[in-house]
Amino acid sequence: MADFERLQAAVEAGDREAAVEITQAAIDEGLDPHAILEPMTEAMAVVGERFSRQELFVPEMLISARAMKGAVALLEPLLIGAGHKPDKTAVLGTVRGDLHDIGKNLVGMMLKGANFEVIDLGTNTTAERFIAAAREHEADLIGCSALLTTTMGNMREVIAAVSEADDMPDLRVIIGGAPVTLEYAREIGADGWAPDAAAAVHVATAVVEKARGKRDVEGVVHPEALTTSA
Ligand code: B1M
Repeated sequence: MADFERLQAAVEAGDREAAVEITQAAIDEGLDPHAILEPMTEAMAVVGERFSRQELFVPEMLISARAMKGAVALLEPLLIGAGHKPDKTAVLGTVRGDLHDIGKNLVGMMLKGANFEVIDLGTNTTAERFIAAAREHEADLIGCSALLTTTMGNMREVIAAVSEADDMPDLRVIIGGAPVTLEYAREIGADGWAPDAAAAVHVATAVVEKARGKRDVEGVVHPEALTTSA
């Protein structure tokens, strides 16, 4: 049986080989990929807490991130699923100044699974790059991720650039990442906010459907708003 405690410990310790091996065993057992992600996400929270307490440093955070990324690569086809037929396009990136990409990558995988074509711009993405890619790919949606309190402010630049781009009136912006709250999304005028990758899929879909006139949700779209107005 897949050992999730060992999986969490492997990611915490940055043991990529063990993380990959346990993940593969869990996949072979037919376990839900979202359940397999949980111990790894928990491990990253623990790593973050230890970093805050100065019990470990940037290199250790980095090797834990590599271990998780190695294991997540195995889960990607399962998270995307079969029969992927894109009918919506999202441009996704981590904002300027920010190099964290694990959460953003998970959002991208799950959006693909929900029939989005995903143009992933990677990390450290300027507002200009978001806008240029949205224009090139005729995107419905921009998704911005930020993990640092010092970079979440750069989401404002993206929202300002979208407002100024009058050739893309139906383009919408959703935001997320550990320090980003619904209140913040309201403050900066985002169209949607989600606390995790699974919720991001529902919010992204609702925001695009709202722009296409197929759904009626008031204000900033967030997961609780959807439970009352689907
Ligand atoms: Co960084 N780091 N880091 N780091 N790092 C945090 C974020 C931190 C909270 C750790 C801590 O102090 N406790 C802290 C930020 C503090 C703050 O701003 N308040 C921090 C810091 C300080 C730093 C540096 C400044 C450290 C330094 O150099 N002194 C530096 C900054 C570099 C930079 O970006 N310019 C830095 C560097 C790094 C590494 C490169 C070593 C590495 C990242 C590697 C990588 O991503 N490729 C790293 C890591 C691994 C972390 C922690 C430990 C883990 C992040 C992670 O991957 N979590 C993190 C601690 C923590 O978050 N508790 C920490 C797992 C992932 C699945 O969750 O990304 O939250 P998350 O994504 C979730 C949701 O947030 C949401 O869905 C995801 C899945 O459910 N979500 C969205 C994310 N994006 C979304 C977008 C959406 C919707 C939902 O819509 C578009």
